[in-house]
Amino acid sequence: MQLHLKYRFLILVLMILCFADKAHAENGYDLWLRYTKIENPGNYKTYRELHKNIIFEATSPRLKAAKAELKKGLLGMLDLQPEENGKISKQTLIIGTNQSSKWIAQLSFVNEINQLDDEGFIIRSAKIGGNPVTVLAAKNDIGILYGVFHYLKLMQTNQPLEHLDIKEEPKLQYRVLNHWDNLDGTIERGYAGFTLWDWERLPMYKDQRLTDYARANASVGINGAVLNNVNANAKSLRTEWLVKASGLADAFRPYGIRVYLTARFSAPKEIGGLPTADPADPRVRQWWKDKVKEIYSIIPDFGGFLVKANSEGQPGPQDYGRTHADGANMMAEALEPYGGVVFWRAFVYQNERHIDRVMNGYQEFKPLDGQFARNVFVQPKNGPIDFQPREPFHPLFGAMPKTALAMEVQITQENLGHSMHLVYLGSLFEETLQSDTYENGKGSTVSKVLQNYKKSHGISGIADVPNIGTDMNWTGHLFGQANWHAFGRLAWNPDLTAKELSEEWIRMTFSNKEEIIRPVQKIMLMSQEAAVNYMMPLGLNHIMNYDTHNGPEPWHDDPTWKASDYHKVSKDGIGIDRSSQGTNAVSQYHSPLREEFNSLKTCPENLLLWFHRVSWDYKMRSGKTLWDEMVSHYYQGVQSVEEMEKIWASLDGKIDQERFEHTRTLLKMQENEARWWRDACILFFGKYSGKPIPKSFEKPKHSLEYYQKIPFPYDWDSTLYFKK
Ligand code: GCW
Repeated sequence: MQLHLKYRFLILVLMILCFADKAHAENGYDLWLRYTKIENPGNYKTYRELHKNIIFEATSPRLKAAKAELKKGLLGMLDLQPEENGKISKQTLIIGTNQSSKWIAQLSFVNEINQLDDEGFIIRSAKIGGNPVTVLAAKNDIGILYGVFHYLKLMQTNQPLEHLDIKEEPKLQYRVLNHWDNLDGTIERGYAGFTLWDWERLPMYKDQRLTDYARANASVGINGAVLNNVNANAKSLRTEWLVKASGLADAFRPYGIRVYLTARFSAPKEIGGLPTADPADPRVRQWWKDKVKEIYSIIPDFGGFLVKANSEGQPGPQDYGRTHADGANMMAEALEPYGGVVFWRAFVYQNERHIDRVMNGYQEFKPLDGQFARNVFVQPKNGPIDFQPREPFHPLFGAMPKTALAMEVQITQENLGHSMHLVYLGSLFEETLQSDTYENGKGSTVSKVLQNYKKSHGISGIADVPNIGTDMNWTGHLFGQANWHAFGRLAWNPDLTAKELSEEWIRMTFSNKEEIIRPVQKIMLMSQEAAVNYMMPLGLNHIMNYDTHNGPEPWHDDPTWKASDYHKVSKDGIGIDRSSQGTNAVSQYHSPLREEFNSLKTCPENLLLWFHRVSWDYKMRSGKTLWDEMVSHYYQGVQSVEEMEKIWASLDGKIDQERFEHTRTLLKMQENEARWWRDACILFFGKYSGKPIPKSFEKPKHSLEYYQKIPFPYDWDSTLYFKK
């Protein structure tokens, strides 16, 4: 039977559509910048009306990037290519700076625009010659780029575009990613593939992916990238590598991102031919000056150095009897004439078992307050140990008024299930940023401490170790994207909440439909507590596997490192006494926090075992004994993951199949691993407490010996264990 021509045509169209649909499957590559067609028909119509005409003269590379983004967004969301006739008519969108646009220069609020912060912008509904228009203006081109992303976001998140009066300025100036990328392409603690820096083909070849990386960063306000690992290789400072790095700087420049490098302290010896790297030696100082001069001749807007010194075997000034300040100031002196800065890490600890590691950073840096040059940031991690699922804030925050501190957080989930676990870190970041240091009385939050350095030192900043790599979706776990997004947005404004940021991300990543937003948000907001519960509840920490930092290993015991130093479990109890009776780590915090942490009665229970050694029969606030409470937290953790899976399952058919299945499978893995954590920890600690798992809870499937045999690193062999 011959099909009618009309039907044959129809089938062909259907086939093309099917194919096109597959080709545009949602693999996560577009991050939160998907610019899919506006779902709400009412909004679609009104948004279109407002963009019939735009006036946006783009001459500089930054303005060109902003304009390209605007066009991409309007085309994707509204199927619209606006007119550009250069004339003001009803509903014109006018974009520019005082220099780039004659219209902006004539505005009644041009003074306000000129007084904006360097990176700030205004988006305002106004009238010109009786015509209602929208103005997007900034002092500098970079503000326009940030403004365009903000403007597009209004549409992506379904907000009205009439009666706008938005003024945004970043609250922290240095918003920097600290890539731990090695020169051989691998990434230390990276779980999303290999480095994006294609060293072999740089500087000539600049993959589109570099632009997309820069777009994503600029869209959330990130303005710096340290290209290489803090466990540094001096080679990265050799001329040929600098030339390669300049290719990255060129690719990122239109998006306002400056590149930084880590500086290996011993570089003058390793690549400079000097017999020493002593910061007091004039030859060494000169070497750094010459090196910095060379860097700026190759990368004129180079940001500066990030340094890990005298920590975990890295060389540093203490090798020569000098202080951290001596080392940092030497580099700062070289960078100062060019406007560069030094980020000097405060993550230092000695591997000596008699020293309470949580006190180390404070003890080494607090006495140096006031000795660092003005262009030095000292950079502690968010907590005093090392990116644990939960830590109190680092006591250096609030203790270094004379030294600009930048906080380092970690997005790569080194201790939070790598890229297998869904853990929304917006909550973790908020928890730290909103912790009160009491530096100047109540309300001196970590966030305020960081922001205040702008006034006192002219610089303020925050850094993060990302999990960005060659994986198609950039971050391994799709929800890892939310952590990248949250970091950037919090760097711009550290007082935003995890709740509002999760909603913003969901709207842009999935949909504006309530039936999708609410369930996904619920999952995200419960996820940090879930992970804390199944891994390290009640202030437990550092009981993960020694090498991989994934999976439980509270029994690790070798001559150099013992997990028991971190939990001190015995038949009498568990936890470390850091009160005034113990190591007195509480004294590193201001009153009244010090007293609050010091007393068993007032110490927050979620940090109890961090600060105290507690007997198994201790009555918790719930009325349960410590043992029963700990066990219920571990069970609660697994239950929460099961609940997250259930909620996710309810979205079947509402979210594209590819991203749905990806998340579903990973949640299942997370559940398996949560049980692994729970059962291994409870069986191990139970050996000491001698107490049973309450009857109401399901029994662990295997014996402690079984869990202790699961081979690390978590590899094929261990996968077999889970399959058994
Ligand atoms: O916890 C450790 C990590 C190291 C890392 C170090 C640091 C880059 O296991 O991989 O090294 O922290 O932050 O310097």
